[in-house]
Amino acid sequence: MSDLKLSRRGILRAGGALVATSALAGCDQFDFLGSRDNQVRNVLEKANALTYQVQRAVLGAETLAPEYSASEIRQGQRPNGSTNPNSEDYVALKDNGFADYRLQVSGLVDKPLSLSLDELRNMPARSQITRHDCVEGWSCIAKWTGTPLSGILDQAGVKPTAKYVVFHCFDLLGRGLSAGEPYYESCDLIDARHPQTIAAYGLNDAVLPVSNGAPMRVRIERALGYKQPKYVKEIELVDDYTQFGAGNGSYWADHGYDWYAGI
Ligand SMILES: Nc1nc2c(c(=O)[nH]1)N[C@H]1C(S)=C(S)[C@@H](COP(=O)(O)O)O[C@H]1N2
Ligand SMILES: [Mo]
Repeated sequence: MSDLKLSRRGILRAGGALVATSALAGCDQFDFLGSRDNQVRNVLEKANALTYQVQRAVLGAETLAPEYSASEIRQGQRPNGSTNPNSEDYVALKDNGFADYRLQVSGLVDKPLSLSLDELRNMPARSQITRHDCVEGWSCIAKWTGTPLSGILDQAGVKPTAKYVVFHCFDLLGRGLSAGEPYYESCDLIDARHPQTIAAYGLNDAVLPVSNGAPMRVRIERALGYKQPKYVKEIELVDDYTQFGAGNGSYWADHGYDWYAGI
């Protein structure tokens, strides 16, 4: 067992080293990786495929991310990235206390859903105290409360052709004078159905604040911070994610980061 652990870590380190060095610079410095023929990007893409395959082969589908005790929550969850979206639809919902919020579940499902916050809160709830690791070099332990995504998927009925879940968010992320690009994320159905993957509406025993993704953000606990989409408005089941953004499966993958982002 310890041999297995050692070799897994070794392989992951080999695959992760390149990502880690450049990632330390932060979530906002990767414009140069945008072009498809960029050499650094090609290496990152290979590292991406390596970590995904190795982690899928070595980690069981159900392996849990570590959970912590309440005494290990030392501070509030540090807001990062978008912290107060200014898109018109989001501002209108926020101004009304999210009473009109509906989570859309669409795409390759038998029954598209439109769920209010009360409907989400009335579904089976799960709380978990986990550590959020941002590639900018900080971590926070926090308690997240929500409903398992698997229950939402079951209610919608996932068609057999679906391979990925795409999370569409309300915020546009960009820099300088650019209008910004829609934040989106995606995961495979193993991570989507993982017992710790939840549609979270609560943080540290309070209502999820705007700065951390109100009214709902998804937690994919075996992944890095940027794979925890905030301000989720729609969950779309697809067989292929190349039709979104620049085609790499998430906002940050489009900017040179690892899509799988496993830790
Ligand atoms: N919609 C959306 N989700 C997002 C981001 C964002 O800018 N927009 N930033 C990501 C990054 S880089 C991190 S570290 C976490 C921050 O979550 P927090 O603000 O709750 O700490 O959200 C992730 N999810
Ligand atoms: Mo992050």
